[in-house]
Amino acid sequence: FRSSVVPTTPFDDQKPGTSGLRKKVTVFQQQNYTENFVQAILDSLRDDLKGSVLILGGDGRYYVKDAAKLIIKMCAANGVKRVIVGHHGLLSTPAVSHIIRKRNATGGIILTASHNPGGPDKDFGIKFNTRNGGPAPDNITTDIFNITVSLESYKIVHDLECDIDAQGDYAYSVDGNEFTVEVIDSVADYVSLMKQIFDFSSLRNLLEGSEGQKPFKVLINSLNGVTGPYVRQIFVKELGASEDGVVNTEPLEDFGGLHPDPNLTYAAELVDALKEGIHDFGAAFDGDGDRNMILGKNAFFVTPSDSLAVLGAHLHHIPYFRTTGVKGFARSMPTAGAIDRVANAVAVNFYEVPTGWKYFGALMDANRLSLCGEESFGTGSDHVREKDGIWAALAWLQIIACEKKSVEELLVSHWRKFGRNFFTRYDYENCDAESCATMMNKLEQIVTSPVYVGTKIIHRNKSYVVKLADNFCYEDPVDGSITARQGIRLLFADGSRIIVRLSGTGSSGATVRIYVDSYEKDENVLLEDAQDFYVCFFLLACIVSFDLLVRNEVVEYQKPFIQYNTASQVVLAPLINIALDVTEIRVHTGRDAPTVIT
Ligand code: VG1
Ligand code: CO
Repeated sequence: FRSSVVPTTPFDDQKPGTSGLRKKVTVFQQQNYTENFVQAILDSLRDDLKGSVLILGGDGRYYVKDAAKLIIKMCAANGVKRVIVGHHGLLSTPAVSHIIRKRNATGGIILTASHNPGGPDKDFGIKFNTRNGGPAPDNITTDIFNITVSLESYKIVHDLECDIDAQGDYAYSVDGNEFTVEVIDSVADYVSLMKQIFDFSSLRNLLEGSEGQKPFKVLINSLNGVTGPYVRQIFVKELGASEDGVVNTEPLEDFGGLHPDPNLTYAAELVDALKEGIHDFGAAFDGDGDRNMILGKNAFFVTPSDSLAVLGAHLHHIPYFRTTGVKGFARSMPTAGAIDRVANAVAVNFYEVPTGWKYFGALMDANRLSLCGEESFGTGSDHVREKDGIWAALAWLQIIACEKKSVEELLVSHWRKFGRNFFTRYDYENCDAESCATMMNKLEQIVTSPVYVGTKIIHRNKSYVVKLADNFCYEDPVDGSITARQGIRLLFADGSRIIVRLSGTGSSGATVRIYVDSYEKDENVLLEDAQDFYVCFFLLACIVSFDLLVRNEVVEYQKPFIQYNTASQVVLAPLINIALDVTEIRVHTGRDAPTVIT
Protein backbone atom coordinates (compact mmCIF):
# COMPACT_ATOMS: atom_id res chain seq x y z
CA PHE A 1 0.00 0.00 0.00
CA ARG A 2 1.05 3.58 -0.61
CA SER A 3 0.02 6.56 1.50
CA SER A 4 -1.15 9.86 0.04
CA VAL A 5 -0.93 13.39 1.33
CA VAL A 6 -4.22 15.24 0.85
CA PRO A 7 -4.27 19.06 0.99
CA THR A 8 -6.92 20.47 3.33
CA THR A 9 -8.09 23.75 4.83
CA PRO A 10 -8.35 24.18 8.60
CA PHE A 11 -11.57 24.50 10.61
CA ASP A 12 -11.67 27.00 13.45
CA ASP A 13 -14.08 25.11 15.76
CA GLN A 14 -12.19 21.93 16.62
CA LYS A 15 -11.55 22.79 20.26
CA PRO A 16 -11.98 19.69 22.43
CA GLY A 17 -14.27 20.29 25.45
CA THR A 18 -14.55 18.57 28.84
CA SER A 19 -14.44 15.22 27.11
CA GLY A 20 -13.26 15.41 23.50
CA LEU A 21 -14.70 17.06 20.41
CA ARG A 22 -18.50 16.77 20.25
CA LYS A 23 -20.57 17.99 17.32
CA LYS A 24 -23.53 16.96 15.22
CA VAL A 25 -22.84 13.98 12.93
CA THR A 26 -23.44 16.30 9.97
CA VAL A 27 -20.55 18.50 11.13
CA PHE A 28 -18.18 15.52 11.26
CA GLN A 29 -19.42 14.46 7.81
CA GLN A 30 -18.30 17.72 6.20
CA GLN A 31 -15.48 17.23 3.78
CA ASN A 32 -12.18 16.78 5.66
CA TYR A 33 -13.69 17.64 9.06
CA THR A 34 -13.05 14.26 10.71
CA GLU A 35 -9.79 13.80 8.75
CA ASN A 36 -8.43 17.13 10.02
CA PHE A 37 -9.19 16.41 13.65
CA VAL A 38 -7.74 12.90 13.48
CA GLN A 39 -4.58 14.22 11.80
CA ALA A 40 -4.23 16.79 14.60
CA ILE A 41 -4.52 14.03 17.24
CA LEU A 42 -1.84 11.99 15.47
CA ASP A 43 0.43 15.04 15.01
CA SER A 44 0.10 15.83 18.71
CA LEU A 45 1.95 12.57 19.40
CA ARG A 46 5.07 14.17 17.84
CA ASP A 47 8.03 11.82 18.17
CA ASP A 48 5.87 9.07 19.65
CA LEU A 49 3.76 8.74 16.50
CA LYS A 50 6.12 6.58 14.45
CA GLY A 51 5.85 3.02 15.69
CA SER A 52 3.00 3.82 18.07
CA VAL A 53 0.26 1.46 19.26
CA LEU A 54 -3.27 2.92 19.44
CA ILE A 55 -6.50 1.49 20.85
CA LEU A 56 -9.63 2.34 18.88
CA GLY A 57 -13.30 1.84 19.64
CA GLY A 58 -16.63 3.53 20.16
CA ASP A 59 -20.09 3.24 21.63
CA GLY A 60 -21.79 1.90 18.49
CA ARG A 61 -23.59 5.10 17.59
CA TYR A 62 -24.17 6.22 14.01
CA TYR A 63 -20.88 7.09 12.23
CA VAL A 64 -18.65 5.07 14.62
CA LYS A 65 -17.89 2.43 11.99
CA ASP A 66 -17.20 4.94 9.22
CA ALA A 67 -14.95 6.94 11.49
CA ALA A 68 -13.13 3.82 12.74
CA LYS A 69 -12.34 2.66 9.20
CA LEU A 70 -11.14 6.14 8.28
CA ILE A 71 -8.93 6.34 11.35
CA ILE A 72 -7.35 2.98 10.48
CA LYS A 73 -6.49 4.30 6.99
CA MET A 74 -4.98 7.44 8.50
CA CYS A 75 -3.01 5.56 11.18
CA ALA A 76 -1.58 3.37 8.42
CA ALA A 77 -0.38 6.43 6.52
CA ASN A 78 1.05 8.17 9.58
CA GLY A 79 3.48 5.46 10.65
CA VAL A 80 1.43 3.97 13.49
CA LYS A 81 2.65 0.40 14.04
CA ARG A 82 -0.49 -1.26 15.39
CA VAL A 83 -4.12 -0.36 15.84
CA ILE A 84 -6.07 -2.50 18.31
CA VAL A 85 -9.75 -2.06 17.52
CA GLY A 86 -12.86 -3.51 19.14
CA HIS A 87 -14.92 -6.03 17.16
CA HIS A 88 -17.49 -4.07 15.06
CA GLY A 89 -15.71 -0.94 16.33
CA LEU A 90 -17.25 -1.42 19.79
CA LEU A 91 -15.41 -0.65 23.02
CA SER A 92 -16.78 1.06 26.11
CA THR A 93 -14.89 4.08 27.41
CA PRO A 94 -13.64 2.26 30.56
CA ALA A 95 -12.66 -0.73 28.40
CA VAL A 96 -10.51 1.50 26.16
CA SER A 97 -8.88 2.95 29.25
CA HIS A 98 -8.11 -0.53 30.54
CA ILE A 99 -6.79 -1.86 27.24
CA ILE A 100 -4.47 1.15 26.78
CA ARG A 101 -2.92 0.29 30.14
CA LYS A 102 -2.90 -3.46 29.69
CA ARG A 103 -1.33 -3.33 26.24
CA ASN A 104 1.07 -0.53 27.10
CA ALA A 105 -0.32 1.47 24.20
CA THR A 106 0.67 4.98 23.20
CA GLY A 107 -2.95 6.10 23.56
CA GLY A 108 -6.48 5.53 22.41
CA ILE A 109 -9.16 7.14 20.29
CA ILE A 110 -12.73 6.83 21.59
CA LEU A 111 -15.64 7.46 19.24
CA THR A 112 -18.57 8.64 21.31
CA ALA A 113 -20.73 11.57 22.32
CA SER A 114 -21.34 9.78 25.62
CA HIS A 115 -24.92 10.21 26.80
CA ASN A 116 -26.07 12.39 23.89
CA PRO A 117 -28.57 10.85 21.46
CA GLY A 118 -27.23 9.12 18.33
CA GLY A 119 -28.32 8.96 14.70
CA PRO A 120 -27.70 10.75 11.39
CA ASP A 121 -29.00 14.07 12.72
CA LYS A 122 -27.78 13.61 16.30
CA ASP A 123 -24.36 13.77 17.98
CA PHE A 124 -20.93 12.25 17.45
CA GLY A 125 -17.61 12.78 19.17
CA ILE A 126 -13.93 11.90 19.12
CA LYS A 127 -11.85 11.76 22.26
CA PHE A 128 -8.14 11.12 22.67
CA ASN A 129 -6.78 9.30 25.72
CA THR A 130 -3.13 9.22 26.63
CA ARG A 131 -0.73 6.50 27.73
CA ASN A 132 -2.09 6.42 31.31
CA GLY A 133 -5.53 5.46 29.90
CA GLY A 134 -7.13 8.78 30.81
CA PRO A 135 -8.54 11.69 28.79
CA ALA A 136 -5.81 13.91 27.37
CA PRO A 137 -4.91 16.68 29.80
CA ASP A 138 -5.43 20.35 28.94
CA ASN A 139 -1.95 20.95 27.53
CA ILE A 140 -2.47 18.17 24.98
CA THR A 141 -6.01 19.18 23.96
CA THR A 142 -4.73 22.76 23.55
CA ASP A 143 -1.92 21.40 21.38
CA ILE A 144 -4.42 19.43 19.29
CA PHE A 145 -6.54 22.55 18.83
CA ASN A 146 -3.52 24.65 17.84
CA ILE A 147 -2.61 22.05 15.24
CA THR A 148 -6.14 22.04 13.79
CA VAL A 149 -6.18 25.78 13.11
CA SER A 150 -3.10 25.70 10.90
CA LEU A 151 -3.41 22.23 9.36
CA GLU A 152 -2.57 22.11 5.64
CA SER A 153 -2.78 18.42 4.81
CA TYR A 154 -3.53 14.98 6.13
CA LYS A 155 -2.15 11.54 5.33
CA ILE A 156 -4.23 8.55 4.34
CA VAL A 157 -4.01 5.15 2.64
CA HIS A 158 -7.13 5.36 0.48
CA ASP A 159 -7.45 1.72 -0.52
CA LEU A 160 -6.69 0.02 2.83
CA GLU A 161 -9.99 -1.57 3.77
CA CYS A 162 -9.93 -3.48 7.06
CA ASP A 163 -12.84 -5.74 8.01
CA ILE A 164 -13.48 -4.78 11.63
CA ASP A 165 -16.46 -7.17 11.72
CA ALA A 166 -14.13 -10.17 11.89
CA GLN A 167 -11.76 -10.71 14.82
CA GLY A 168 -8.12 -11.42 14.04
CA ASP A 169 -4.78 -9.88 13.09
CA TYR A 170 -4.43 -8.16 9.73
CA ALA A 171 -0.94 -7.28 8.53
CA TYR A 172 -0.26 -4.77 5.76
CA SER A 173 2.81 -3.30 4.21
CA VAL A 174 2.49 0.47 3.92
CA ASP A 175 5.24 2.47 2.19
CA GLY A 176 7.47 -0.51 2.92
CA ASN A 177 6.69 -0.59 6.66
CA GLU A 178 4.64 -3.14 8.49
CA PHE A 179 1.24 -2.01 9.79
CA THR A 180 -1.04 -4.31 11.80
CA VAL A 181 -4.68 -4.07 12.75
CA GLU A 182 -5.80 -6.35 15.55
CA VAL A 183 -9.57 -6.74 15.79
CA ILE A 184 -10.24 -7.90 19.35
CA ASP A 185 -13.17 -9.24 21.35
CA SER A 186 -14.79 -6.08 22.78
CA VAL A 187 -15.59 -7.48 26.21
CA ALA A 188 -13.01 -10.12 27.17
CA ASP A 189 -10.27 -7.87 28.64
CA TYR A 190 -12.73 -5.79 30.60
CA VAL A 191 -14.57 -8.79 32.02
CA SER A 192 -11.36 -10.37 33.23
CA LEU A 193 -10.42 -7.09 34.93
CA MET A 194 -13.75 -7.05 36.79
CA LYS A 195 -13.13 -10.62 37.91
CA GLN A 196 -9.83 -9.55 39.43
CA ILE A 197 -11.42 -6.62 41.27
CA PHE A 198 -14.54 -8.26 42.69
CA ASP A 199 -15.40 -11.59 44.27
CA PHE A 200 -17.59 -12.99 41.52
CA SER A 201 -18.59 -16.08 43.48
CA SER A 202 -20.08 -14.04 46.32
CA LEU A 203 -21.83 -11.83 43.76
CA ARG A 204 -23.22 -14.94 42.10
CA ASN A 205 -24.49 -16.23 45.44
CA LEU A 206 -26.19 -12.91 46.04
CA LEU A 207 -27.91 -12.83 42.67
CA GLU A 208 -28.88 -16.50 42.61
CA GLY A 209 -29.69 -16.76 46.31
CA SER A 210 -27.96 -19.13 48.71
CA GLU A 211 -28.15 -20.42 52.30
CA GLY A 212 -31.86 -19.80 52.46
CA GLN A 213 -31.48 -16.26 51.09
CA LYS A 214 -33.86 -15.28 48.30
CA PRO A 215 -32.24 -14.33 44.99
CA PHE A 216 -31.40 -10.63 44.92
CA LYS A 217 -33.24 -9.51 41.81
CA VAL A 218 -31.45 -7.00 39.63
CA LEU A 219 -32.62 -5.06 36.60
CA ILE A 220 -29.85 -3.68 34.42
CA ASN A 221 -30.69 -1.33 31.55
CA SER A 222 -28.03 -0.62 28.93
CA LEU A 223 -30.23 1.90 27.08
CA ASN A 224 -29.04 0.30 23.81
CA GLY A 225 -25.57 1.71 24.36
CA VAL A 226 -22.22 -0.05 24.27
CA THR A 227 -22.56 -1.76 27.68
CA GLY A 228 -25.08 -4.33 26.37
CA PRO A 229 -22.55 -7.07 25.49
CA TYR A 230 -20.57 -6.41 28.69
CA VAL A 231 -23.73 -6.59 30.79
CA ARG A 232 -24.86 -9.86 29.20
CA GLN A 233 -21.48 -11.45 29.76
CA ILE A 234 -21.08 -10.26 33.34
CA PHE A 235 -24.57 -10.26 34.80
CA VAL A 236 -26.19 -13.15 32.92
CA LYS A 237 -23.31 -15.51 32.03
CA GLU A 238 -20.97 -14.93 34.98
CA LEU A 239 -23.31 -13.94 37.78
CA GLY A 240 -26.44 -15.90 36.91
CA ALA A 241 -28.93 -13.04 36.57
CA SER A 242 -32.03 -14.06 34.67
CA GLU A 243 -32.40 -13.16 30.98
CA ASP A 244 -35.14 -10.68 31.81
CA GLY A 245 -32.87 -9.04 34.40
CA VAL A 246 -31.01 -7.24 31.62
CA VAL A 247 -32.71 -5.02 29.02
CA ASN A 248 -31.80 -2.90 25.98
CA THR A 249 -28.55 -4.82 25.65
CA GLU A 250 -28.14 -4.52 21.91
CA PRO A 251 -25.95 -1.57 20.90
CA LEU A 252 -27.90 0.36 18.27
CA GLU A 253 -26.78 3.23 16.04
CA ASP A 254 -29.60 5.45 17.25
CA PHE A 255 -29.87 3.78 20.69
CA GLY A 256 -33.31 2.66 19.53
CA GLY A 257 -34.43 6.28 19.83
CA LEU A 258 -33.51 6.33 23.53
CA HIS A 259 -31.51 9.10 25.11
CA PRO A 260 -28.76 7.00 26.69
CA ASP A 261 -28.37 9.15 29.78
CA PRO A 262 -28.79 7.28 33.07
CA ASN A 263 -30.83 9.68 35.18
CA LEU A 264 -34.39 9.87 36.50
CA THR A 265 -35.57 11.59 33.33
CA TYR A 266 -34.08 9.57 30.51
CA ALA A 267 -33.94 6.21 32.26
CA ALA A 268 -37.61 6.57 33.29
CA GLU A 269 -38.23 3.08 31.94
CA LEU A 270 -35.95 1.66 34.64
CA VAL A 271 -37.50 3.86 37.32
CA ASP A 272 -41.01 2.71 36.39
CA ALA A 273 -39.96 -0.94 36.36
CA LEU A 274 -38.34 -0.63 39.79
CA LYS A 275 -41.46 1.04 41.17
CA GLU A 276 -43.29 -2.27 40.64
CA GLY A 277 -41.37 -3.46 43.70
CA ILE A 278 -40.23 -6.75 42.14
CA HIS A 279 -36.53 -5.89 41.83
CA ASP A 280 -34.09 -5.21 44.65
CA PHE A 281 -31.62 -3.24 42.58
CA GLY A 282 -31.58 -1.31 39.32
CA ALA A 283 -28.78 0.21 37.28
CA ALA A 284 -28.54 2.02 33.96
CA PHE A 285 -25.49 3.16 31.99
CA ASP A 286 -24.87 5.81 29.35
CA GLY A 287 -24.00 5.33 25.67
CA ASP A 288 -20.27 4.79 26.20
CA GLY A 289 -20.57 3.00 29.54
CA ASP A 290 -18.83 5.41 31.86
CA ARG A 291 -21.91 6.77 33.68
CA ASN A 292 -24.25 4.93 36.03
CA MET A 293 -27.48 5.40 37.92
CA ILE A 294 -28.19 3.21 40.95
CA LEU A 295 -31.70 2.51 42.24
CA GLY A 296 -32.89 0.41 45.15
CA LYS A 297 -36.17 -1.44 45.61
CA ASN A 298 -39.26 0.62 44.71
CA ALA A 299 -37.01 2.93 42.69
CA PHE A 300 -35.24 4.34 45.74
CA PHE A 301 -32.90 6.86 44.10
CA VAL A 302 -29.23 7.10 45.08
CA THR A 303 -27.77 10.49 44.14
CA PRO A 304 -24.35 10.12 42.51
CA SER A 305 -22.81 12.18 45.32
CA ASP A 306 -24.27 9.82 47.93
CA SER A 307 -23.27 6.78 45.89
CA LEU A 308 -19.66 7.94 46.02
CA ALA A 309 -19.84 8.48 49.78
CA VAL A 310 -21.42 5.08 50.52
CA LEU A 311 -18.85 3.31 48.35
CA GLY A 312 -16.12 5.24 50.13
CA ALA A 313 -17.37 4.17 53.53
CA HIS A 314 -17.42 0.47 52.51
CA LEU A 315 -14.48 0.18 50.18
CA HIS A 316 -12.84 -2.50 52.31
CA HIS A 317 -15.50 -5.00 51.12
CA ILE A 318 -14.05 -4.90 47.61
CA PRO A 319 -11.13 -7.34 47.27
CA TYR A 320 -9.16 -4.99 44.96
CA PHE A 321 -8.87 -2.30 47.64
CA ARG A 322 -7.86 -4.82 50.25
CA THR A 323 -4.77 -5.34 48.09
CA THR A 324 -4.07 -1.77 47.01
CA GLY A 325 -5.15 0.00 50.20
CA VAL A 326 -7.25 3.16 50.13
CA LYS A 327 -5.04 6.02 48.97
CA GLY A 328 -7.49 8.87 48.82
CA PHE A 329 -10.91 10.13 47.77
CA ALA A 330 -11.83 12.90 45.35
CA ARG A 331 -14.84 14.57 43.81
CA SER A 332 -15.33 17.23 41.18
CA MET A 333 -15.97 20.71 42.51
CA PRO A 334 -19.72 20.87 41.80
CA THR A 335 -20.34 17.41 43.31
CA ALA A 336 -22.06 17.47 46.72
CA GLY A 337 -19.71 17.14 49.69
CA ALA A 338 -20.91 13.81 51.11
CA ILE A 339 -17.59 12.07 50.40
CA ASP A 340 -15.71 14.87 52.22
CA ARG A 341 -17.06 13.68 55.55
CA VAL A 342 -16.18 10.05 54.85
CA ALA A 343 -12.63 11.07 53.92
CA ASN A 344 -12.45 12.97 57.16
CA ALA A 345 -13.79 10.07 59.22
CA VAL A 346 -11.39 7.49 57.81
CA ALA A 347 -8.53 9.99 57.56
CA VAL A 348 -7.51 9.57 53.93
CA ASN A 349 -6.38 12.20 51.42
CA PHE A 350 -9.17 14.21 49.91
CA TYR A 351 -9.15 16.28 46.71
CA GLU A 352 -11.59 18.62 44.98
CA VAL A 353 -10.88 18.94 41.26
CA PRO A 354 -12.47 20.69 38.26
CA THR A 355 -15.22 18.94 36.29
CA GLY A 356 -14.00 16.17 33.97
CA TRP A 357 -12.14 12.96 34.61
CA LYS A 358 -8.66 14.06 33.48
CA TYR A 359 -7.86 15.72 36.81
CA PHE A 360 -8.48 12.52 38.77
CA GLY A 361 -6.08 10.58 36.54
CA ALA A 362 -3.05 12.67 37.52
CA LEU A 363 -3.75 11.99 41.21
CA MET A 364 -4.15 8.27 40.56
CA ASP A 365 -0.89 8.15 38.61
CA ALA A 366 0.79 9.71 41.64
CA ASN A 367 -0.70 7.00 43.88
CA ARG A 368 -2.76 9.50 45.82
CA LEU A 369 -6.26 8.51 44.82
CA SER A 370 -8.37 5.32 44.90
CA LEU A 371 -12.00 6.41 44.55
CA CYS A 372 -13.64 9.41 42.93
CA GLY A 373 -16.84 10.66 41.41
CA GLU A 374 -18.92 13.40 39.93
CA GLU A 375 -22.50 14.50 40.46
CA SER A 376 -23.15 13.80 36.77
CA PHE A 377 -23.57 10.06 37.41
CA GLY A 378 -19.87 9.28 37.20
CA THR A 379 -18.12 6.99 39.66
CA GLY A 380 -14.78 5.24 39.36
CA SER A 381 -11.54 4.09 40.86
CA ASP A 382 -7.89 3.75 39.97
CA HIS A 383 -8.46 0.39 38.25
CA VAL A 384 -8.71 2.50 35.06
CA ARG A 385 -8.43 6.22 34.27
CA GLU A 386 -12.07 6.82 33.29
CA LYS A 387 -15.29 6.66 35.20
CA ASP A 388 -16.85 3.23 34.96
CA GLY A 389 -20.59 2.48 35.05
CA ILE A 390 -20.50 -1.31 35.30
CA TRP A 391 -17.75 -1.15 37.92
CA ALA A 392 -20.00 1.10 40.04
CA ALA A 393 -22.93 -1.33 39.84
CA LEU A 394 -20.68 -4.26 40.78
CA ALA A 395 -19.17 -2.24 43.65
CA TRP A 396 -22.67 -1.64 45.04
CA LEU A 397 -23.55 -5.32 44.72
CA GLN A 398 -20.33 -6.36 46.44
CA ILE A 399 -21.12 -4.08 49.37
CA ILE A 400 -24.70 -5.32 49.53
CA ALA A 401 -23.45 -8.92 49.50
CA CYS A 402 -21.18 -8.22 52.47
CA GLU A 403 -23.39 -5.88 54.49
CA LYS A 404 -26.57 -7.88 53.82
CA LYS A 405 -28.55 -4.64 53.68
CA SER A 406 -30.81 -3.16 51.04
CA VAL A 407 -29.80 -0.06 49.08
CA GLU A 408 -32.19 2.06 51.13
CA GLU A 409 -30.93 0.66 54.44
CA LEU A 410 -27.37 1.46 53.43
CA LEU A 411 -28.30 5.05 52.60
CA VAL A 412 -30.37 5.63 55.70
CA SER A 413 -27.66 4.36 58.01
CA HIS A 414 -25.12 6.44 56.11
CA TRP A 415 -27.19 9.62 56.57
CA ARG A 416 -27.72 8.87 60.26
CA LYS A 417 -24.00 8.60 60.73
CA PHE A 418 -22.70 11.37 58.49
CA GLY A 419 -25.67 13.67 57.83
CA ARG A 420 -27.09 14.18 54.38
CA ASN A 421 -26.28 16.42 51.43
CA PHE A 422 -29.34 17.46 49.48
CA PHE A 423 -28.30 18.23 45.95
CA THR A 424 -29.81 19.29 42.68
CA ARG A 425 -28.58 20.50 39.30
CA TYR A 426 -30.53 22.76 36.94
CA ASP A 427 -29.45 22.66 33.28
CA TYR A 428 -30.41 25.34 30.78
CA GLU A 429 -29.45 23.75 27.49
CA ASN A 430 -28.72 25.30 24.12
CA CYS A 431 -28.88 28.94 25.21
CA ASP A 432 -27.38 31.90 23.42
CA ALA A 433 -23.62 31.66 24.01
CA GLU A 434 -23.00 35.41 24.17
CA SER A 435 -25.72 36.14 26.74
CA CYS A 436 -24.43 33.28 28.88
CA ALA A 437 -20.90 34.65 28.76
CA THR A 438 -22.28 38.03 29.83
CA MET A 439 -24.14 36.39 32.69
CA MET A 440 -21.02 34.61 33.91
CA ASN A 441 -18.93 37.78 33.74
CA LYS A 442 -21.53 39.79 35.59
CA LEU A 443 -21.87 37.13 38.25
CA GLU A 444 -18.12 36.93 38.68
CA GLN A 445 -17.95 40.70 39.17
CA ILE A 446 -20.69 40.64 41.79
CA VAL A 447 -19.37 37.76 43.86
CA THR A 448 -15.73 38.76 43.75
CA SER A 449 -16.37 42.33 44.91
CA PRO A 450 -14.58 42.76 48.24
CA VAL A 451 -17.80 43.47 50.15
CA TYR A 452 -19.57 40.31 49.03
CA VAL A 453 -18.11 37.99 51.65
CA GLY A 454 -20.21 38.30 54.80
CA THR A 455 -23.35 39.26 52.87
CA LYS A 456 -26.49 37.75 54.31
CA ILE A 457 -28.88 36.50 51.65
CA ILE A 458 -32.39 35.92 52.90
CA HIS A 459 -35.08 33.89 51.31
CA ARG A 460 -38.27 33.77 53.33
CA ASN A 461 -37.41 32.21 56.69
CA LYS A 462 -33.99 30.94 55.62
CA SER A 463 -30.85 33.06 55.59
CA TYR A 464 -27.41 32.27 54.27
CA VAL A 465 -24.18 34.14 54.98
CA VAL A 466 -21.56 34.17 52.22
CA LYS A 467 -18.32 32.70 53.53
CA LEU A 468 -16.34 32.55 50.31
CA ALA A 469 -17.13 33.45 46.71
CA ASP A 470 -14.83 33.03 43.73
CA ASN A 471 -14.25 31.56 40.32
CA PHE A 472 -12.77 28.15 41.15
CA CYS A 473 -9.09 27.84 40.38
CA TYR A 474 -7.38 24.45 40.70
CA GLU A 475 -3.75 23.91 41.40
CA ASP A 476 -2.74 20.34 40.59
CA PRO A 477 -1.02 19.06 43.73
CA VAL A 478 1.21 16.78 41.65
CA ASP A 479 2.66 19.04 38.96
CA GLY A 480 1.54 22.43 40.23
CA SER A 481 -0.28 23.28 36.98
CA ILE A 482 -3.09 25.81 37.29
CA THR A 483 -6.56 25.44 35.81
CA ALA A 484 -8.43 28.69 36.31
CA ARG A 485 -12.05 29.85 35.96
CA GLN A 486 -13.73 26.49 36.50
CA GLY A 487 -17.03 27.85 37.80
CA ILE A 488 -18.45 30.46 40.15
CA ARG A 489 -18.68 29.23 43.72
CA LEU A 490 -20.83 30.69 46.47
CA LEU A 491 -19.96 28.97 49.71
CA PHE A 492 -22.12 29.75 52.72
CA ALA A 493 -21.32 29.64 56.41
CA ASP A 494 -23.51 26.57 57.06
CA GLY A 495 -21.70 24.55 54.38
CA SER A 496 -24.35 25.04 51.68
CA ARG A 497 -23.10 25.85 48.21
CA ILE A 498 -24.28 27.29 44.92
CA ILE A 499 -22.10 26.64 41.86
CA VAL A 500 -22.62 28.06 38.39
CA ARG A 501 -20.66 27.00 35.32
CA LEU A 502 -20.94 26.58 31.59
CA SER A 503 -20.88 23.07 30.17
CA GLY A 504 -17.86 21.96 28.17
CA THR A 505 -19.56 19.06 26.37
CA GLY A 506 -22.42 20.66 24.44
CA SER A 507 -22.60 20.16 20.69
CA SER A 508 -24.28 23.52 19.98
CA GLY A 509 -25.00 26.80 21.84
CA ALA A 510 -24.22 27.16 25.55
CA THR A 511 -25.49 25.15 28.48
CA VAL A 512 -25.64 26.74 31.93
CA ARG A 513 -25.45 24.43 34.92
CA ILE A 514 -26.53 25.58 38.37
CA TYR A 515 -25.65 23.22 41.22
CA VAL A 516 -27.18 23.54 44.67
CA ASP A 517 -25.87 21.56 47.63
CA SER A 518 -27.03 21.75 51.20
CA TYR A 519 -25.95 19.72 54.19
CA GLU A 520 -28.47 18.66 56.85
CA LYS A 521 -27.94 16.64 60.00
CA ASP A 522 -31.36 17.18 61.56
CA GLU A 523 -32.98 13.70 61.89
CA ASN A 524 -36.37 15.07 60.85
CA VAL A 525 -35.05 16.46 57.60
CA LEU A 526 -32.74 13.51 56.87
CA LEU A 527 -35.49 11.17 55.85
CA GLU A 528 -37.48 13.54 53.65
CA ASP A 529 -37.59 10.80 51.06
CA ALA A 530 -39.85 8.80 53.31
CA GLN A 531 -42.57 11.37 52.68
CA ASP A 532 -45.24 10.52 50.20
CA PHE A 533 -44.07 11.48 46.73
CA TYR A 534 -47.23 13.45 46.04
CA VAL A 535 -47.00 15.40 49.28
CA CYS A 536 -43.51 16.47 48.27
CA PHE A 537 -44.65 17.37 44.84
CA PHE A 538 -47.59 19.36 46.15
CA LEU A 539 -45.32 21.27 48.53
CA LEU A 540 -42.93 22.05 45.73
CA ALA A 541 -45.73 23.29 43.50
CA CYS A 542 -46.97 25.53 46.33
CA ILE A 543 -43.52 26.95 46.98
CA VAL A 544 -42.99 27.74 43.34
CA SER A 545 -46.39 29.32 42.78
CA PHE A 546 -46.19 31.23 46.05
CA ASP A 547 -42.83 32.64 45.03
CA LEU A 548 -44.06 33.76 41.69
CA LEU A 549 -47.06 35.36 43.33
CA VAL A 550 -44.91 37.22 45.82
CA ARG A 551 -42.59 38.45 43.12
CA ASN A 552 -45.57 39.44 41.07
CA GLU A 553 -44.05 37.86 38.03
CA VAL A 554 -46.24 37.24 35.06
CA VAL A 555 -44.19 34.33 33.91
CA GLU A 556 -45.98 31.09 33.61
CA TYR A 557 -43.82 28.52 35.39
CA GLN A 558 -43.41 25.67 32.98
CA LYS A 559 -42.85 22.45 34.79
CA PRO A 560 -39.76 20.92 33.23
CA PHE A 561 -40.55 17.73 31.38
CA ILE A 562 -38.58 15.81 33.89
CA GLN A 563 -39.22 13.86 36.95
CA TYR A 564 -36.76 14.56 39.70
CA ASN A 565 -35.69 13.90 43.19
CA THR A 566 -38.59 15.66 44.85
CA ALA A 567 -37.33 15.60 48.41
CA SER A 568 -34.25 17.57 47.40
CA GLN A 569 -36.36 20.11 45.57
CA VAL A 570 -38.39 20.75 48.71
CA VAL A 571 -35.46 20.99 51.11
CA LEU A 572 -33.43 23.08 48.67
CA ALA A 573 -36.22 25.44 47.57
CA PRO A 574 -34.85 28.56 49.38
CA LEU A 575 -31.32 28.00 48.08
CA ILE A 576 -32.58 27.26 44.56
CA ASN A 577 -34.48 30.53 44.58
CA ILE A 578 -31.41 32.42 45.73
CA ALA A 579 -29.41 30.83 42.91
CA LEU A 580 -31.99 31.81 40.30
CA ASP A 581 -32.06 35.37 41.66
CA VAL A 582 -28.36 36.01 41.95
CA THR A 583 -27.62 34.65 38.47
CA GLU A 584 -30.61 36.50 36.94
CA ILE A 585 -30.88 33.37 34.86
CA ARG A 586 -34.32 34.24 33.52
CA VAL A 587 -33.12 37.57 32.19
CA HIS A 588 -29.97 36.21 30.59
CA THR A 589 -31.37 33.04 29.07
CA GLY A 590 -34.96 34.07 28.49
CA ARG A 591 -35.96 30.77 30.09
CA ASP A 592 -38.59 30.42 32.80
CA ALA A 593 -37.46 26.96 33.71
CA PRO A 594 -34.49 24.69 33.17
CA THR A 595 -34.42 22.11 30.41
CA VAL A 596 -33.51 19.30 32.79
CA ILE A 597 -33.26 18.97 36.55
CA THR A 598 -31.22 16.14 38.00
C1 VG1 B 1 -20.37 16.82 31.72
C2 VG1 B 1 -20.46 16.56 33.20
C3 VG1 B 1 -19.09 16.17 33.74
C4 VG1 B 1 -18.56 14.96 32.95
C5 VG1 B 1 -18.57 15.25 31.46
C6 VG1 B 1 -18.18 14.06 30.63
O1 VG1 B 1 -19.46 17.88 31.48
O2 VG1 B 1 -20.98 17.67 33.89
O3 VG1 B 1 -19.19 15.90 35.10
O4 VG1 B 1 -17.25 14.65 33.34
O5 VG1 B 1 -19.88 15.65 31.07
O6 VG1 B 1 -18.99 12.95 30.90
P1 VG1 B 1 -19.93 19.40 31.24
O7 VG1 B 1 -18.69 20.16 30.92
O8 VG1 B 1 -20.93 19.36 30.11
O9 VG1 B 1 -20.59 19.83 32.49
V1 VG1 B 1 -19.29 11.80 29.68
O10 VG1 B 1 -20.11 10.57 30.30
O11 VG1 B 1 -19.90 12.81 28.58
O12 VG1 B 1 -17.75 11.39 29.06
CO1 CO C 1 -20.22 8.89 29.02
